[in-house]
Amino acid sequence: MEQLLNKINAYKKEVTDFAAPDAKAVEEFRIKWLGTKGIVKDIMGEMKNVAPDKKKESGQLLNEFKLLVEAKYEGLKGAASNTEQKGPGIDLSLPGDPLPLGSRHPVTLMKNRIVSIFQRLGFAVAEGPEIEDDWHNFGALNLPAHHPARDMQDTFYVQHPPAGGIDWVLRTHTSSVQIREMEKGKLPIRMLMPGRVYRNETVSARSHCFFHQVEGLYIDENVSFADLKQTLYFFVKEMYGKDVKVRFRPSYFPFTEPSAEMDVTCFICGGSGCNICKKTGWVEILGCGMVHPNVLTNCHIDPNKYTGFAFGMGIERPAMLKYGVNDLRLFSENDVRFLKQFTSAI
Ligand code: 2U9
Repeated sequence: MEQLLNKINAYKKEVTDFAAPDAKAVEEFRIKWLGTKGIVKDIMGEMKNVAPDKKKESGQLLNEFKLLVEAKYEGLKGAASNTEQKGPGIDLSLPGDPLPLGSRHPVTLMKNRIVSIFQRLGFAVAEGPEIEDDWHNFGALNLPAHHPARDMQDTFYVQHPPAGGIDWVLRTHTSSVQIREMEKGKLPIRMLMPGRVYRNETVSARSHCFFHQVEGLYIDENVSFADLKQTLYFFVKEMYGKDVKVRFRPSYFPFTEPSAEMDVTCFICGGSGCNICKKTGWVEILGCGMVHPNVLTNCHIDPNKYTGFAFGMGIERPAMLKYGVNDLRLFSENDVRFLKQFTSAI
């Protein structure tokens, strides 16, 4: 018994002190101590030489020793698998693969330029659906049934319902978004509505069945035509430079009264006459006017208390002039060779 005890203590120390540098050493440990011809099995065999009155005590000691060896083996195994390298190593010092970077679309660049100028005057941006019902696209805007603008030649009808149902159209202007804002009943409104609009036109270098526009709307008490002019003067000077001159021509839109179109001196030839201004020295850039009282009433706004102005401009035409693009179709073909030429901060 004394002899067995000494042996176990010596083995315990050897097992406890053992360190395995790698997985191979761990396996050697297992074979040496826990294998079929290993030390644990061997020492268990010595039980038969122990005196009967000492068997219980010796059995406990041997069992404890076996558990110690097994626990040590599990510990060594776990540590070895953690440090083991799985698959080929990654060289973190290598430079990364460059990611191809896209660029903004020229129509987006022009839209952002326009929007950022009006944002400085306190205009917020609103968006709305591209498929509209008849009321928001036409009716509320003082375009009654049978108005020529509703003609199928100009408008894409999505669905012609049975009599009495709703006519769904692809919006022909973003004015429908303004109607939705006015219907919310929160005044004053100082908002900008950029977006894509649809017209039933043959696709060519100069016209397309969809294009983009920015419309603006300002409604409050005492808003006057003078406010409209000052706002648009500010826009033009920021957009086309301080030397540009402006003129208003009377015009007609069903949703504004009075209405006007605004021209600027040709920013291509400076007024001396070129193809862009058709030798007139002037380029038309937007339409505008005071919101028609019928439109206010349609949106439950009292026209005796509130007045407002609105304006609208296309985005493609100024983008074509600024970037020297001579074919509208290039904007929607998504040819990367075309698109990657445009860079800007906004
Ligand atoms: C509401 C009331 C009035 C928006 C306006 C124009 C004049 C205009 C065209 C310019 C070129 C559209 O992109 S384009 O084809 N727009 O001339 N737009 S006044 O008037 C509104 C809008 C909303 C509630």
